[in-house]
Amino acid sequence: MKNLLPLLILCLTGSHCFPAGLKTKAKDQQIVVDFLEKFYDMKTLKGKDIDLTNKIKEMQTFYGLTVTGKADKETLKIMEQPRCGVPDLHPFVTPEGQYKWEKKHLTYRIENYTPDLEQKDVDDAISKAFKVWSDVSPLTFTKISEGEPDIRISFTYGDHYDNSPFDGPNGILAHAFPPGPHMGGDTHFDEDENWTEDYKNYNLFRVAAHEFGHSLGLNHSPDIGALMYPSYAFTDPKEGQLSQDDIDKIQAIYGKTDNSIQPTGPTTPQICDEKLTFDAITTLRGETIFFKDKFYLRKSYYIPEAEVNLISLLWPSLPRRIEAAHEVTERDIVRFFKDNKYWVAQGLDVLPGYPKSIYSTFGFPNTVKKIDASVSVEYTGKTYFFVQNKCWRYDENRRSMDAGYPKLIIEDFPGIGSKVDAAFSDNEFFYFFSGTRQYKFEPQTKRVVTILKTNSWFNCRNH
Ligand code: 0DY
Ligand code: CA
Ligand code: ZN
Ligand code: ZN
Repeated sequence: MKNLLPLLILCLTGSHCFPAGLKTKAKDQQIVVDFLEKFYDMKTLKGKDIDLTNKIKEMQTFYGLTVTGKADKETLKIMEQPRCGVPDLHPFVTPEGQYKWEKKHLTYRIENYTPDLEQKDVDDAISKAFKVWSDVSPLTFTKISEGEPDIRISFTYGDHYDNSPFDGPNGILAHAFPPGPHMGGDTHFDEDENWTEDYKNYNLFRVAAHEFGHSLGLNHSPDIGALMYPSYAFTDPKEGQLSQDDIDKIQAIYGKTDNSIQPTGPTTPQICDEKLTFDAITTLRGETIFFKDKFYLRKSYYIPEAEVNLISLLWPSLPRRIEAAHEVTERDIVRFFKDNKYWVAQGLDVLPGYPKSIYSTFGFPNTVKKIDASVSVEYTGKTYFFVQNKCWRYDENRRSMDAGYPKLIIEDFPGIGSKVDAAFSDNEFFYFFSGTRQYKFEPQTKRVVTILKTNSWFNCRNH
């Protein structure tokens, strides 16, 4: 929470010291009120009775004092302590300034429900969102329906009296407080949003998983692939939600999971990484799109530095780890392959009725389980498919495989090796990618003209 975070840090480390050693009754009262207002979100209303006793009890419980509800010696001593520069006094902030729960078993409570979904679906989305984090850390989350939980969850709209009003549809979707007593960890969802359980805006599970990252002490991350990236992007609930960046950050606070297999997540590709390999590559209306995991790298005449982003941003219904892709320029379509299925898109629209099976359309035998790479050439109307050390040639006009195929790759494309990861063509040349190598192949002479680094298409130094 933007608004609360700086406030709390200021109180702990800034110049707002509590004066020590003032001993009159009125001064004591002031110390108590100041402390509770600052750290226990107590709102004093002039002339109105304030529930001091309960607040004091809450504070005493938190600090492990005898719960009397009165500002006794022990309590005052803690409240009086000057807090400047001693953030470790606050049990929810480590000496490094990291917000953190001091226990591993946390409870949550859903205080109200959105009418957008069935209650059961809200419960499921919330528990799955907690599971995202418990799967990679030693933390556990238990739902309670009575009593004080660590994390309270509610749906509200507009101003809901925490200094961070919601803003109507879109924009701010939700917010969460960092670990701490009282409102610490609490998560509010903007009821002015339409909450869904599919790819439509906004998927509750996805947003809740992001918010609970804040509830556990994580800040926003600049990594575009991270769940803690500041802006919403849909990711299929069946797919892993966390990137390596999220996993590293939560484990830096709470440690690794007790599971024997340590979970990992995708790392966002670095354009100039010399070890970069690709899953698939296609041209698209004059641009070139490189696929890697859940990311694409897009290069056009107008964007000399490639743009890196999530595949789901361009084609929300495509899976990650595309295995092959090619453009059939004449028909203005792009085909994407994964396992024995394929999708067809026209620009950014995936056509209805897909995915379809590769067997009926292209006539592959059942022994072909997946395509490694594919490339289509406009002026010949031929599409090549690479499957292990063989290649197939499909005729886009006759819509069938050419006779004589499959052949060994080496027969049609000598010099490119026996396994292709990704391929595309600019009609003059073919570009074959295999591991960290790229082969520029000239079809007329059937020769490899140059061997390049895979990232030669991006503006990187050193090549
Ligand atoms: N809450 O955690 C947020 O980050 C607020 C903004 C903050 C300054 C209170 C928020 O609701 N941001 C939107 C958001 O979707 C920004 C947006 O794109 N409309 N954040 C949650 C979110 C959900 C899922 C981010 C990611 C994934 N990466
Ligand atoms: Ca909103
Ligand atoms: Zn709120
Ligand atoms: Zn956020």
